[in-house]
Amino acid sequence: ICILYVFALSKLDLWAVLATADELLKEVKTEVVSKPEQCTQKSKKGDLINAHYDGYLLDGSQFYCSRTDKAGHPQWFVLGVGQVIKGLDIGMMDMCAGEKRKITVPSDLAFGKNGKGPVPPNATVVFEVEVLSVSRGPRSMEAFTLIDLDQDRSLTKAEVKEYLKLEYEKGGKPRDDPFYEKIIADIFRKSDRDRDGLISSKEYNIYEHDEL
Ligand SMILES: [Ca+2]
Ligand SMILES: [Ca+2]
Repeated sequence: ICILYVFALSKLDLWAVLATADELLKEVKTEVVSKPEQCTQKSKKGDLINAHYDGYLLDGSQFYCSRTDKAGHPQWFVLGVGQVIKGLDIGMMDMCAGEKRKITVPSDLAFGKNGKGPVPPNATVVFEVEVLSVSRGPRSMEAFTLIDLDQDRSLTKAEVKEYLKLEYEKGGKPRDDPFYEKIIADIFRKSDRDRDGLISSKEYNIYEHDEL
């Protein structure tokens, strides 16, 4: 999918023209590509977001793609707390599930003076993002209680899976098991700090302080 995507973009001559104008960009520029008619729950700081994103340099070359084999699944992160580059924390606010945006991020709010990997120093970057789900207040005890079906104050993978399934079904996009397994592995890698296979309420609330 991504390869085709790049190809489609590189065919647009306008892309390069616009890119030149963006060189001096100081702030994040967001452009809504498409938005579902039903857009009630919008993302805010502290929400758990599941999204695909593809990163491009201004010349249209791609440096990141969440659909490739390496990453392979939509990325899962908490919005507004520095888990993604600053420009995405800013540019992905007020999005709803199913919405697509093009977000242009100046170097200062992306990979900075040094660049990173394929991203050269001082590079403005462009992200095409697609939000798959937005979970309200994921790091609140309220949400924790909701996920914790047997109310034993810790989350098993099965409980998280049930919750994810409900979320995706609510969004009208149910997925297959391997899809959920990948996301769950990602969540546990980030949250299950003592690696006991359970997410305790304490581990779950890891970001609480950042939000306040
Ligand atoms: Ca439990
Ligand atoms: Ca644990």
